[in-house]
Amino acid sequence: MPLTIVRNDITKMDCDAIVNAANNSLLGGGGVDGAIHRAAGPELLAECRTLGGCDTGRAKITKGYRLAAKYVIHTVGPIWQGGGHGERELLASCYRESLRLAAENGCKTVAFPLISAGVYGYPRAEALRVAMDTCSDFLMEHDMMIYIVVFDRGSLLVSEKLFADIRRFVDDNYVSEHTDKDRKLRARLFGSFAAKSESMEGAAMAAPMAAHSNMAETVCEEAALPDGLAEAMARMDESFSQMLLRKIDEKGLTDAQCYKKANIDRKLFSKIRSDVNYKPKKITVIAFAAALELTIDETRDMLMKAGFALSHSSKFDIIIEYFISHGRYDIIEINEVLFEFDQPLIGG
Ligand code: AR6
Repeated sequence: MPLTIVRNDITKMDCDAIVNAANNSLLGGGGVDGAIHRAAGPELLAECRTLGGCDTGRAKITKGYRLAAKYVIHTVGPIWQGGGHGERELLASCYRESLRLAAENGCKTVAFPLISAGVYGYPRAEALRVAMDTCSDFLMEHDMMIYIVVFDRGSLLVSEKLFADIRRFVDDNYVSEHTDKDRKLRARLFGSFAAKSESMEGAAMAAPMAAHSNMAETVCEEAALPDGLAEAMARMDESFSQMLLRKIDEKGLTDAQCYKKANIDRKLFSKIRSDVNYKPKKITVIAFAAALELTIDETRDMLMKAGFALSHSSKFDIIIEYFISHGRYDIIEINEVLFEFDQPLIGG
């Protein structure tokens, strides 16, 4: 996955370069700047003294000294003044300039903190969006692995409205599905006893349910066929790889447009292309489904070809269903939400 969000302390990232959210003097400070200087040792400050500072939106590179990273790229983000003072463009420039320096120095893996999102006051959701958009634009033209490193659990990384909508969607589907399924199962397994014992949740019911786990699975299989299954069966001879290539043609995309939009690495795409029976991961199938803007039925069909389904007993699946069924295919946005809900990100 060329672009991903991780939760970590950036000084622990084992990358070719880590990026520092510095100030114009480049002589150290608090926040991530302080942490990087402490971990790299005093030699870093000595080299920074030779650089003559740095303008806002620009970047300079030094060695990494005691860090695992070979280089530190120092960039200076804008101070948030309400958004009307060119903050967005300056912040995007920090990412672009840092990535340009990283590429010039042969870096293949780079980790960024959320520049300006601490002391400099840039709202976190917007700072993350600028980071993701600018890095994904860069990846359209370059091969690199970019990590956006989020340190603390604080205010939301996605807009409050989107978060609330998805929270509601997850709660509605996750809870009701489980409650209904449990009720049906209990009724079938224990007949009138279970029906009369609706209030007997927990320990008393858990033991017999566990003892009959095979039976429970059999009962689950009787559930209604997922949408699109009949159509999928009519095309049983088409593999995942073949369906993917067919859909790319139908949508009028080039291979590169598709795998870049899907946040899939070129090498992985080549493997899928050359192996008609390639068995992808679920996160890869979903990334392609989003990049190809498939309907929810087509998504289920593509998943089925790879041996997967979307279920209501997984938060990850429900979040994916939310986005696809609402026609929201922005992979960056989907990944921001998955990250917020502690779920795996999509891509390859
Ligand atoms: N690893 C990853 N992210 C971190 C870490 C860490 N170890 N520590 C903090 N963050 P900030 P700015 C996050 O304030 O807003 C300095 O004093 C933090 O949670 O470090 O660009 C400089 O010298 C936040 O999301 O940088 C400047 O004077 C993000 O890193 C000024 O702060 C950036 O927070 C720059 O302010």
